[in-house]
Amino acid sequence: VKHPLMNHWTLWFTKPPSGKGDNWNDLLKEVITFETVEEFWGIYNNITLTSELALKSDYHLFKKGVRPEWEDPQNKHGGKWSYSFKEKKSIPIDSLWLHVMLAAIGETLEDDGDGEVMGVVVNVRKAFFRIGLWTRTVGKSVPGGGDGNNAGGKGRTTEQGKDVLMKIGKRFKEAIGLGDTEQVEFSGHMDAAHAGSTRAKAKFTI
Ligand code: M7G
Repeated sequence: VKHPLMNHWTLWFTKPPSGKGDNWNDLLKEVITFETVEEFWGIYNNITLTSELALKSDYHLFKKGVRPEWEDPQNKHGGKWSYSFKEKKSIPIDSLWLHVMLAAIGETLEDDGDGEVMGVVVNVRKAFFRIGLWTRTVGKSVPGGGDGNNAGGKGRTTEQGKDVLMKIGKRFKEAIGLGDTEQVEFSGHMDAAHAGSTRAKAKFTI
C-alpha cells in the first residue's frame, strides 16, 4: 500500500562550484519528484546526508512545478523564514533537516488553504548550516494597494497576511527544535536579490 502525500514534491540539489565560471543555473540540479510517503523514504535512504555534503551544497525540497529560485513566478513576490546554526559540530543537522522535510510533506507547517509554503532548503556553508522555509508572499498583497515599498513588490503586507506568516514561522521554529531564546528571521526575496545575497535585512522575527 502506498500512502499518497497531499502534494507532489521535487528534490533539488545545488552542487558546490567547481571553478570560477560556474553560475547559479549550472549548479542547480533537479533530482527527483515523488508523491508518496514510501517514495520519500526510498529516496531519503539513498541520498547523501546533509552532514556529509561538501561546503556550498544545498538541498531544496519544493512543491512540484516550483523551481527553488527567487525568479520563479510562484516565488518572486515571496520570502523566507530562516535560521543559521553556527555550532556546526554540535547540532544534529541531519535530524533537523529530516524533521523539516517531514513537516513540509506532511503539511503541518501551514493550514489547509494558506497556500504559502513553497519549499524548504538546507545550505551547507563554512561557518554554518542554514535551514529555510520559502513562502509565496511576504504577507499577502492587497490588489492595487502597493506603495512600492515592500519586499513583495506587489501590494501591501496586511495584518491578516502577516498573521499567517507568523503562524508558519512559529511552526517552522518548532520543526527545527528552537526554543524561546532563539529567533527565526523572515526576509523578502526581492531584498535578497538586490543585496546580492540572502543576508538581507529581516522583515519580521519570531
Ligand atoms: P545563498 O545560497 O542563498 O546564500 O546565495 P549564501 O550567501 O549564504 O551562500 C548565494 C548566492 O547564490 C547568491 O548570492 C546568488 O548568487 C545565488 N543564488 C541563490 N539563490 C537562492 C538564488 C536564486 O534563487 N536565484 C539566483 N539567480 N541566484 C541565486
